Formats: sequence, C-alpha cells, structure tokens
Amino acid sequence: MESTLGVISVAKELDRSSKAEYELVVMASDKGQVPLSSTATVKISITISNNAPPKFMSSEYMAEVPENQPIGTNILSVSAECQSSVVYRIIHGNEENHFAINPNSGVVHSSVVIDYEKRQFYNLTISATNIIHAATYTTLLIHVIDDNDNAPNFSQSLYVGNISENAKPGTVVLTAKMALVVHASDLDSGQNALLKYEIRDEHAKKFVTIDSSTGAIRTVGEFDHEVFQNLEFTVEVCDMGKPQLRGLNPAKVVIHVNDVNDTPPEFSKSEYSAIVLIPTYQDVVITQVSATDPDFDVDTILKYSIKSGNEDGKFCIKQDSGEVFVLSEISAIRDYQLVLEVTDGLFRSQSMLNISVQQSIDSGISFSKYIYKASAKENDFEVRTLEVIQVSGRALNQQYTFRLLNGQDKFVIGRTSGVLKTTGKPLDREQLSLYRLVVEVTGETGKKAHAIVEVIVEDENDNAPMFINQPFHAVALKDLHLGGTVKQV
Ligand SMILES: [Ca+2]
Ligand SMILES: [Ca+2]
Ligand SMILES: [Ca+2]
Ligand SMILES: [Ca+2]
Repeated sequence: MESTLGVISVAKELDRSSKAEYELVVMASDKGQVPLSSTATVKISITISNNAPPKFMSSEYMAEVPENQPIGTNILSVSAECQSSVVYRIIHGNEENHFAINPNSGVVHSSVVIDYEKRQFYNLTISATNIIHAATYTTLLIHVIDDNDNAPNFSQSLYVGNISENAKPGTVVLTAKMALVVHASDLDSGQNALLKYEIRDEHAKKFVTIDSSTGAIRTVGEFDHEVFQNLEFTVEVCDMGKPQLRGLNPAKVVIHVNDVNDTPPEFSKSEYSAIVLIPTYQDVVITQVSATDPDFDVDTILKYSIKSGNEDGKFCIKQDSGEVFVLSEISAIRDYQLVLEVTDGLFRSQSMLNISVQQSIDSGISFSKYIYKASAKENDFEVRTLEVIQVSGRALNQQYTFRLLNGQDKFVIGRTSGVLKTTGKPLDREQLSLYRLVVEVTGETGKKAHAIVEVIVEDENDNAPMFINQPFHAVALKDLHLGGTVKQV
C-alpha cells in the first residue's frame, strides 16, 4: 500500500465578494494496468485572511442631524469587515467630544446637545482596528440642521424719529437726517432668521407704516402739531420659522412731530372793552390785549396793530406788548371802536376794542388839589419824592389804591400811599419839559377817579440870578429927582 498527497493550491487571487464558496471534485487514480479511480468532493469556503486589515463598507459616510436632539441620539452606524473582531474609534475631528462611537458596534451617537448656532458641520475620521493592530479609516461628514430655536431681538429698545407736521403722506421718518429704521437680529439661519416687522397700535397705523421686511418707517397720514406733538407706538418682530417665534420685547418708537407756522395767532378775547376817564393825556395806558400762537414750538414774534377806528389818531398800540395808549389828549366824551390785529408774520387775526371816554362822575372821590404841580431837575439820578396824592375827606379806615397810567418809565407811585416819586432815570428837558401824569385812584367800591399831576422839568443850568460885587456902595445926590439912577448893580 502506497499513498500520495493531493495538494490543492490557489491558482489566482480569490475574491470573497465575487465567490465566497467553491465545490471541487477531486479524482484519484492508481497506475495499475487497469487503473482504478475514485472521486471525492472538496468544499472550499473563502474567508478573510487573519492577516488582512479590516475594510470599511464605504470610504465616506454622510449624515444629517437636527440640532437640539437629546444626548445619545444615534447619528449613523459604520462597519468594517474583518476576520477578527474590530475596534472602532473616532480619531480626528471630534476635539470637542460632541460625538462618541461604540467601539464594538460602530454606532456613532451624540454626546452633547448639538447647537447649529455654534457649529454647522463636522468631519470625523473613524478608524477600525483588528486584533493584530491592522487599521483602516473612513470619513463621517455630519451636517447639522438648523432648528428655529432663537427668537428675534431688537437692536434697540427705543427708536426716536422726527417728522414735520406739514409732511405729505409717504414721507420717510428721519432720525438725525437718516431714515428711521428699526432693526432686529435672529441667530438662526434661512427662514428661521427671516424677519417680519409689524406696528401693534391701531391709532399709530393711521399715521405711519413700517416696511415689514426692512423696518423703515414712513407716514401714511397727515400730522398736526397742534393736535399732538409726539406719536408713540410699539413695533413687534417675528421670524418666518416653524414654529414662528416672536421677539420677546417689542421696540418702542417715538416720533416727534415738528411744529411749523401753519396757524394764525389768537387774541385772548374776541372783544375787549375799556373805560377812559377824562381829562386824559398822552401815554395813558388804556388796556393791554394779548394773543397766543398755537404754533408754540415755532419761534414767532407776535406784532399788534390798530387796523381801523383810530382815524383821528387818538390811540396807539405797542406792537410788541399789545398795550394800548392814549396818543393825544382826549377831552370829548364819546366811544371808540378799534379793530386790533395781531400777526405772526404769516397769519393774522383780529379783535375789537371798545373804548368809552367818560367823565369821572359819582365816584365820590375828590382830591386835595384840582391839578397837582411838581417840578423835577433834569439829569438827576436820585430817586426823589415829588408829590403825595391825597383823597379829600378820606375816612381813617378807607383804603384807596393808586396807579400811574402814564410816564411809568420815569415816575412811580406808591400803590396805597399815593406818594409820587422819580425812578432815578434822568429826565431830559429837551425831550419833554412838562409831564402830565394821570393817577388812577380806585376806592374800595371799585369806583375810580383820576388825579392830574403836572411835572415841570427844570433846566439844570437854570441857576438863580446872583448879585455880583457885593456889597454895593452908592452915594445918592441930594437933588436927585424921583426915579433917578442911584447905581447900576
Ligand atoms: Ca437655530
Ligand atoms: Ca429664529
Ligand atoms: Ca402761527
Ligand atoms: Ca403748527
């Protein structure tokens, strides 16, 4: 008996992926004169060589993961083929340890809550190592998907703008010569950060509109500073994400309505009346009218004038103060009706002043003198008492009030004492040598009477004449006739 070995060897490289199993039929025959033979079936399974390194199913894996998923969320499973067991590791791209891999199964999962606003993309390198430390590598690309998890936020809590009250609808509201634009930001991306602005107050919507995407504000209505000076409203913002998020704090917008001169001034009354007692002289104050301009933020100067009723020139009005004066002496008893006008330079309005010139009768007030006469030196800076106005037969507890109706710039009267003084403002004889002052005296019953004080302004060079070369000596001749000259002095 003899035996020979039949060796089956590999003729070319086997590829397990194309054929994993072979079934060979082997025949053995002897060398007898009539050879006898026999066959046997050989089954060959192709396995991976223990020496071969592991092999990943794919050289690059790709995964998408929404942000904000809980820790431990599975991202993807990688796998490498190997005869022996394989250990998986993330060896690159995971410096912040946002992911972990199960070393045995190759399942990659998150180890933090992934935040799109912090990082949108990861590129991980994963290794597979077998027991003889043969290693192979693959890449895992992870794209983070944005979630609408940030509400928009206004850059400022308060926006201030200006508009002129005569601005036409459609005018851009300005702030410091730039268009007033409210602005909010959103940390998300895409639709989640696409913002929409909206005015919340219904009243404000009648006057302004906001561009829902740019936040620019322009007018839709007309403004009137005389109605309101400021328009205040709130603007809200929301994004276009799902779910839609609204900004937590709305922004406040204040628009100042700038005044322009578009309204006439108004007299305090449509009709004034005054009584003038005669005799009355130049500069006696009759009354003071006043007007106000509703355009109070505009620097306008009001000017008063008499439009009609003053044909004989008896009155004048101070254009700045509205004080109405007697311009020339009035002695006749009659009524005047003056039409007064006030203007702001652009607009004007009128009022009536009825003046009744009356004789002071039945006042029950009479004075110690019919006309008081006093004198004052010109160019005198001292305050000097000139006269005391006394009411005749004044009872002890009877109260009178005194008021100077003219000459107030140079003279003053004690309100209850009736003492008339100079003010210390020098008088100029060349300007006016005689003041006729009118003092209005009012009793407790309200009845009035006028006292007249004539003040003569004395020339300061009016020195009294003086004798010179005194004493005088004279010799009178015995036969001097009556009326004859003794001596010239
Ligand atoms: Ca987000
Ligand atoms: Ca958002
Ligand atoms: Ca005005
Ligand atoms: Ca105005």
